[in-house]
Amino acid sequence: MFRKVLIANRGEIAVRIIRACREIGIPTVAIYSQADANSLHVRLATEAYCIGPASSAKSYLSIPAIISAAIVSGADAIHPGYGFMSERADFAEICAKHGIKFIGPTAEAMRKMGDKATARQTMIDNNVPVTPGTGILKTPEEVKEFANRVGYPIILKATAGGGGKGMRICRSDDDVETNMNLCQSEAQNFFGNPDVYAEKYLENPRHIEVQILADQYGNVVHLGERDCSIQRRHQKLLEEAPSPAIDEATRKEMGAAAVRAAKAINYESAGTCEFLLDHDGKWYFMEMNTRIQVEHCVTEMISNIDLVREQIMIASGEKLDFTQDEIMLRGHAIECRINAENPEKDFMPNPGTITGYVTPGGFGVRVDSHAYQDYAIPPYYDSMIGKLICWGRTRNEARRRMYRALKEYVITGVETTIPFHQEIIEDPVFMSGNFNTGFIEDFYKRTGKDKK
Ligand code: MV4
Repeated sequence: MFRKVLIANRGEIAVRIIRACREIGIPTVAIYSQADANSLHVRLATEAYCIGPASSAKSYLSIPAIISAAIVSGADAIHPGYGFMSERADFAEICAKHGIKFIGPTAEAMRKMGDKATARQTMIDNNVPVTPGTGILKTPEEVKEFANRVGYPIILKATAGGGGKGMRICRSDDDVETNMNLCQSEAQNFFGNPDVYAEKYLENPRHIEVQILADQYGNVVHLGERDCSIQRRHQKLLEEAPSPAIDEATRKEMGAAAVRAAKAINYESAGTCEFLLDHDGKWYFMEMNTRIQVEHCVTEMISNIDLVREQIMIASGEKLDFTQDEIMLRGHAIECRINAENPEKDFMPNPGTITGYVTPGGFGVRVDSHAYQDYAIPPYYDSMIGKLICWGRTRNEARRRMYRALKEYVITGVETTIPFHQEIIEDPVFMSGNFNTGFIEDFYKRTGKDKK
């Protein structure tokens, strides 16, 4: 097992990883920016190093600063969490060069999934369904030819993109003329790679993702799916497991497809295959996230498997100690992301000092957060200050428990998404389980909130 693990992250996920390390018995190293000196992860870790100023580029994204802290502290492994260095193949390689184990997949596996056109081809080769689409296209004419074949709408995607960035929908030849150049130059500017490809566009699909775990010896299991359809501008707000739209037969097929995808690239660690589910029940692979995700907790709640612990065990060379048949998914879990944002003001970030803080508790309730009373939320990073996760034997029980826990959760001094979540949890369409990625837009229309 590792001597010491450095956590190259901040906020709730840094706290989450420190907790897993402490349970295994591994000392931890926190790194923090000058803006995060009072952050909870700094206090919870065995030791902590300030690695730079507030700017992420000069702290949590600075490879020399992170590697130096690892060397100085004697850490022999780095957990990147999500965001920041988590999907940086170059960083994983530099860790290896310094004899530090990157707790995650290999640089090679990250690169194979990081390029979306390559990932699509890998899926096609492994009999995983993908939307009708193309390889890299260079001209609007090539795109129009594809659209002619499959019909509009189509979507242009940056091959180096992902998570909803660098995408443009086209509903006509004219749109293609306008969007092709825009998409290519955005791709160049955001990702340093202008390559773009096209797919048939699915209107308002459900976003379903399958969690997998893979060890270094080719053992791969899936832990069922999460439904992440409740999003706003590609920011997930609420996630649940299992998906109300997936039956046992589909779960098995999607799970098997995700396992094939992982095996095809010799994947190791925790990973997630993202699928879109169309209105006719057909599903398609979209992309693979090669990191632990924010919403991993709903899977933990229904599987009773600590995914971060598994990541650490796998990275240290342990074999998975359970088989697919031994994984039992029980009950239902819902997660609400608690952001310091004002839903009344277009979810504007609302940093400031938390003047009062009381967390909910009780049976089936979990709070993952770095917040505490008098904590000053720095304005430099994302606005998520915690996650509230509730388990129930049924979806309705989890939902009612969530409503109760949201009512108990008191955060004063900053506006948060708590009141907004209360409305979603009680919404009849949400209650029905019959919704898709158009939910939030539709919710505003139905409730008349968009006219405020
Ligand atoms: C799509 C799509 C419709 N058709 N691809 C957004 C995130 C990225 N992983 C893929 N995304 C989409 N790709 C085709 N061919 C619609 C989306 C999409 C979406 C997907 C999941 C959750 C929310 C979404 C919101 C808008 C668009």
